[in-house]
Amino acid sequence: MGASNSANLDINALERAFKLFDENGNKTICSTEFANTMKELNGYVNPQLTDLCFQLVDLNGSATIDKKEFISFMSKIQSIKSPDIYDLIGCAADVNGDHKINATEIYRVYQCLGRTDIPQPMTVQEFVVKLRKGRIGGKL
Ligand SMILES: [Ca+2]
Ligand SMILES: [Ca+2]
Repeated sequence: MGASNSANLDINALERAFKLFDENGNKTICSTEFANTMKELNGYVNPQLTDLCFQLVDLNGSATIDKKEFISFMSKIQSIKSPDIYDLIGCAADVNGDHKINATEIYRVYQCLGRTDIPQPMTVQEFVVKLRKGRIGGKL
């Protein structure tokens, strides 16, 4: 294995993080494993927020997070210092990683929430601020 100085992702760290989540070692993370590990890492987190985060990280909607989806998610949260659940949701919602929540991405979030009152596209930063204030999803 050559040095990976071009990649800013530490594959070993990613493997360790993935294994932390993948409690039964079946190479996918289910929603229970995700919720358990989030709780271990962050203390109590509103289960609805954890669930929303899980659904957004699960890009293909298979109800499990595979390594590819996990790495895609981790690569987006890299730049954030001590991200909390709101930051994590913001990153997960930004599927293409351009720091904006475009119309397709915002639709996906609202679909996960079972809502149809889709707001206008916004930046990830704006999205996270609204999320913190409870303005995304209302009931969260
Ligand atoms: Ca999946
Ligand atoms: Ca985006």
